[in-house]
Amino acid sequence: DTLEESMEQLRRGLESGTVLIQFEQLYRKKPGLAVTCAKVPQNMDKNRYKDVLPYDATRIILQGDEDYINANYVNMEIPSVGIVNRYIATQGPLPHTCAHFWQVVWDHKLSLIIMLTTLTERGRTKCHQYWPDPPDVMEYGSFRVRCHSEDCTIAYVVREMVITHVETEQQHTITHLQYVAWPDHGVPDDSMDFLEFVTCMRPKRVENEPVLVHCSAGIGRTGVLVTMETAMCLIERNQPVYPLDIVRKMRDQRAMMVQTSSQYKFVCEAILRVYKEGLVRPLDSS
Ligand code: PTR
Ligand code: PTR
Repeated sequence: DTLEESMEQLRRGLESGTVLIQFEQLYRKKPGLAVTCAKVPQNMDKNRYKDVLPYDATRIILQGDEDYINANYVNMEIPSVGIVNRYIATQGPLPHTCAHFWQVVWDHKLSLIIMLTTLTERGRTKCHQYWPDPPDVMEYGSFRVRCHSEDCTIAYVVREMVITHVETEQQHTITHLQYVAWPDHGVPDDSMDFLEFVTCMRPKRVENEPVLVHCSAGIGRTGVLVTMETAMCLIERNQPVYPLDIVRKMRDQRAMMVQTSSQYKFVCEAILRVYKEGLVRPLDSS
């Protein structure tokens, strides 16, 4: 199929409702993949939600004795172009897992963190504030973190941070992008705000380096963002877009990615919008 045909299929499927039926029928966890490390007694309290656990096969293994964090590698291949968008999808850190979180950032020398939740929603804690307010410095395990700047737009906040490995005094710079207009289990208030956020994020990606993405559980909103970026990449390369295949590929690496039907519908409609309004254009092949 061509890109155009796949978009026509998606449009009709949304109209008739088959797109959502297929989504609801898709497995939430890939059958046969084990989740054992997450459940050993010393790790259980490192999970924010006891029903959202990482597969052993794709989990991030920390260097050192305490090697567990609720996080998975999610690699999204763009077929026939040889591009792989790499992600590390994780939960919003807990007070006692912030050091593990920064360990992941350090071990992978990550340059970009995408946060898709606020710290509290409707009076409930969704994520611990794992960074200091500017200009303060905080220590997390072996690391010292400083936030240099914080700039707000209506829908998101951009922060620049520096992480220092205390023992060696080596440093690394990180951009932190936080989307603040998206309740969990829900969808963004406005797809244009969200699309602008994804568009702002994409040029900050460093080739071949994973982008760390988290929300509260690290499945619902995180899954929508990865779906959207994957679709934009396909549209640019004039490749057909099949959102259900994208969700399946994600769920083979982290369970339950894209949590609700309304999130799936939202991202499918946003993909159609991107295509129709030419927000992302096929790259010139000449
Ligand atoms: N959902 C259960 C709870 O909330 O207590 C626990 C649970 C967690 C059950 C993970 C199953 C889980 O995954 P798997 O079926 O892959 O072992
Ligand atoms: N057990 C929690 C619940 O269903 O409420 C797990 C959960 C929490 C799942 C938040 C998804 C959530 O959304 P997100 O992944 O977007 O933070």
